Amino acid sequence: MAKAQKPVIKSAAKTLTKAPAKTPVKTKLKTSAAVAAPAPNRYKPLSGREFPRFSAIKTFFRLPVADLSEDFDVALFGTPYDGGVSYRPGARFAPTQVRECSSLGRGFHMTRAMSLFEKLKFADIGDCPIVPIDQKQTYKNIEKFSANILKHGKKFISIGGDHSTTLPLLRSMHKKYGKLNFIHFDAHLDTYPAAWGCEYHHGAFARHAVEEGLVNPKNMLQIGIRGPLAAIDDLDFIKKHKIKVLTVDDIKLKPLSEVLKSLPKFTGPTYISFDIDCLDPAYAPGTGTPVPGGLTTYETQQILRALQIDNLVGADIVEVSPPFDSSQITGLAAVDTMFELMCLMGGGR
Ligand SMILES: [Mn+2]
Repeated sequence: MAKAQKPVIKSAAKTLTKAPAKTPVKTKLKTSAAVAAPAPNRYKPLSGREFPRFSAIKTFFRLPVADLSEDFDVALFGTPYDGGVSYRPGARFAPTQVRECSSLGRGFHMTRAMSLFEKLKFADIGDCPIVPIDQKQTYKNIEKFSANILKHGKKFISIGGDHSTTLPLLRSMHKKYGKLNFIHFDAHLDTYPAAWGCEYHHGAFARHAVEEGLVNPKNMLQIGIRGPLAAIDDLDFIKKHKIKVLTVDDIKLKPLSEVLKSLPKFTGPTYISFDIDCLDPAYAPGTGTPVPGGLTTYETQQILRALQIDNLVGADIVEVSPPFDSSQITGLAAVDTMFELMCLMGGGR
């Protein structure tokens, strides 16, 4: 990695020694929408140097809003449903907060030496229509909405919402790709039984995904898991299905470089679901069910950069709860994760 960084810094220095580009004198003021749509590639973020980052209409990464019929590769959208939570609500407000925090997003990945928006075209397609008081209708809507994205030959990243929103996304993915490889970042196993007589809550989506045959448990990896659990039999499901788990202890008690080398390779259609509570509450306080003793943002960055996935077809970030956030710590962690996921879709390095 140090090797890869060197030329990047050098070339940046070279660029700096060149004569700085002159700021053109404009006779006519443009609106931010006009600045966001330069020909020929309009799928680029609105430049912070041209239009300040605290201004303009908030979209993911200051990208244009687009219709699915348009020519781009990856659809970014919000899934603002939090009717599946068992503790703190608020994840319905995450898409709005993540859009706002993503004003600070940038396009050049320094470690990967990759210009993301030169490699792939992204657009914000708005929010999936959900029904805040009806999970059944919401699930139908999410599945239909995401299936339509896939029908248009695009990949997607959903910003939830609570973790119950992942199941209908996996259902539409499975219809297109068959059984998926599945990488699941979380403090919790999410393989828990029904609660209050309800099967579909945010702590049960991973069990349903395996039971419905949407994901291949042999090609499934859970990262960031930690206790306490309700009881020892909470572990039965992952033992029965031989699901690979990297607990926080597995990650923290070894040199990180060793952990990164031990990650399995994922060949074929792969989906990543990133529950922000895999991070320690110090790094992500704004979440529904925080668990102390978690990963740092740096560790998840390193893991996401080390993952070898030849075809990441979809991803989501869930459980960001802005009402419990402080100074946008959690919102910014979500944006950072989103950028890593977008780069993974761009082929990583
Ligand atoms: Mn979860």
